[in-house]
Amino acid sequence: MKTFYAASHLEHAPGQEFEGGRLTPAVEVPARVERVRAEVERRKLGPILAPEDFGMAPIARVHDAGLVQFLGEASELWHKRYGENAPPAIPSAWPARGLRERPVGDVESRLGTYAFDTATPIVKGTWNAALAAVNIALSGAQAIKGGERAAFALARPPGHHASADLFGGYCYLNNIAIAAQWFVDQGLKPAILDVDYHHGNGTQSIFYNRSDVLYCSLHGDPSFAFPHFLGFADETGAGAGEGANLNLPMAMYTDWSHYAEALALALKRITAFAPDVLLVSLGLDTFEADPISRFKLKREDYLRMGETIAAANLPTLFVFEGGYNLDALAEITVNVLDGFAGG
Ligand code: FKS
Ligand code: ZN
Repeated sequence: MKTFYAASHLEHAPGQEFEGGRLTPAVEVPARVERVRAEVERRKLGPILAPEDFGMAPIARVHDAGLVQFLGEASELWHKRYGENAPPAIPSAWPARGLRERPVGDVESRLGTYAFDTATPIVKGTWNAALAAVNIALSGAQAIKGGERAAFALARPPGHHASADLFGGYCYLNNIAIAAQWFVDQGLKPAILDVDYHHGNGTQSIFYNRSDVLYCSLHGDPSFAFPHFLGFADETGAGAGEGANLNLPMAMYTDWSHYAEALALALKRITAFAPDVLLVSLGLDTFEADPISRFKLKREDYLRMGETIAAANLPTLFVFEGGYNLDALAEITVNVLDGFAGG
């Protein structure tokens, strides 16, 4: 299987995020992708390729022009305001109920308008890394369209929390949604399976009113897990999209036996949808020793996950999302891909 990777993610390295009432060391760090890349090489998964540049058009198909404009200039505006040596940009005020969104205001107004959390800082290299992650996902999509059975988009920063006009949850642009929309624009019918521990609120919102893209997510119940405000079981799609959204929130400490049942259910729904391609938001933070999550999957369970996904018998694009246990991340990521390739 081909892996797509770009070194520009190394320049996106905010050292801290604001969480739990304090600045705390970032968990979404460059070493995540570097370790996975090394493991892809070690286990000879296939070639590691640089992405092609798809330009801004595929991004504009999914994201609001104001968000894109802001992300492109946020770091510069922030440093003009707070100085060259200022820490990464993090919002400190939001247009919550009754307040007015200000997409053309100063940098603080625009940060508050477009960000939904304090865990997604912007540094100088963020925009280039976010663009490269999109190109990585699109290059994977193009490989699938060209006839590959599977491809791995080793993207960073992740994407599934970013909606049309919001960034957050370590995500700036929604890599998998942009790839799914690209498939639609190529005349193909995509389904998305999101196995990250966190609900992909951004991906869900982007396709919520549409029947041409199915979104299925397995995740920690938002009653205790981030993103807290979306991802409940009663969100089934709206309007033309009614029935094209499936959320399977699960309890704390969910292990493989329960997880496998939910995965089978999701794949049944995907098969019934009869897509041309499957896109997988591949988050590995369901691991038992993940530092920010509360599921109990074990190393070997990820081989089963890959085999189970392969049984759907669809051309499959894996897009990297979360996963924060650096000692296990590389092994369990490639376990899924290996399991798929052997399944
Ligand atoms: C837990 C705090 C949670 C934010 C978690 C973001 C998760 C991001 C992710 C992605 F795939 F996007 F990277 N803070 N105490 O894993 O879903
Ligand atoms: Zn996650």
